[in-house]
Amino acid sequence: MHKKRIVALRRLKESHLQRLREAFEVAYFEEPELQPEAVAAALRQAHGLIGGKLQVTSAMLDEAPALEAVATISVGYDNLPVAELSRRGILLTNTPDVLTETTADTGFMLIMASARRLVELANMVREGRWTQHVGEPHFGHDVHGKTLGLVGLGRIGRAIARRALGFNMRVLYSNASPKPDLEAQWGLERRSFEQLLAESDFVCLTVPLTEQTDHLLGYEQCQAMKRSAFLINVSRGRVVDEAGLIRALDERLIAGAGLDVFEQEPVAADSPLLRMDNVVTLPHIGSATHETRAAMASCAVENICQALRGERPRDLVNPEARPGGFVQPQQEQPVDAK
Ligand code: 8YV
Repeated sequence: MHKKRIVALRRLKESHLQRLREAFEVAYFEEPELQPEAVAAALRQAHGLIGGKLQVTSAMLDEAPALEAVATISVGYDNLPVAELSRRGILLTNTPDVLTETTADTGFMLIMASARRLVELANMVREGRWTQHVGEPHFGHDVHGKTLGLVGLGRIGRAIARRALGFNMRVLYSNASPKPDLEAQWGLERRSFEQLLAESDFVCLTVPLTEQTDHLLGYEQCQAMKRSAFLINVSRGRVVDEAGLIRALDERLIAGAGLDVFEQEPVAADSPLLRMDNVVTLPHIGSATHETRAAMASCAVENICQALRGERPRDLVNPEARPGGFVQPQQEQPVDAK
């Protein structure tokens, strides 16, 4: 039987490629931007596409008539045309769960780093400017005992909440649906978005980017925050109206920000955000650890294998793409007991 064909994009480990090659004919492009024509040619034959930072357009799909499944190595899929994929019967899978704790670590790290001025003061030491004992001009702010406002209470929001409770913080959340179980068990308190902005010492964005969350927070929302508050963003850059945030930071409407994501990535070298001492900027490393990136790739490999076997993949984003349903997973043959 002929193997199905897949296109794999961007730095997969040898073990993942090997697993893919056992099941499929694999066209692998480590740096697809350097070989756009070869990628396009491979896609014309492909049944599956797997990789990180995937850019998929209608025009591309027109040229990939055999495509059955796309497995993104990310939890977010705002860069992918979900409705278009569904319309064409193409399954989309993502990699939730495996990156939750690591991304929550990044969020909490940004809370700590912003409040304690970690980057600014570490740079002072590195650059030989630590010439006398630090005094009030270098003091930061406590994190423990403060109020954290989580905008969105999905998996990552909940994992940040758990960390915050360990720091004896009060945790507010705004979310489309109430979470009475977490209110009862953990003491989380639901607020409207506006009320959360007004009460929080740290406003942390964990919502996915959708039409509703595009530019959710800008200048006006910063005006509603405490002057002593910090904004933390580990979701997507476009959830923040960056020009509005920059203006608010310039006017000291808020105390600072911790940003892992930007409207444009990589962020422009001349962005005013990079010159602000009270802004901690990271290069989108929410999930970027050896362990978690390997787990994400394994998860995507498993998803594409399931999808191309006709089974329902574990992390299916668009079940509507396959109204006819899925085949039952193949049972492992029991090993005879000796
Ligand atoms: C990805 C992310 O690794 O999963 C996501 O949605 O933002 C990151 O963890 C990054 O987008 C590369 O694919």
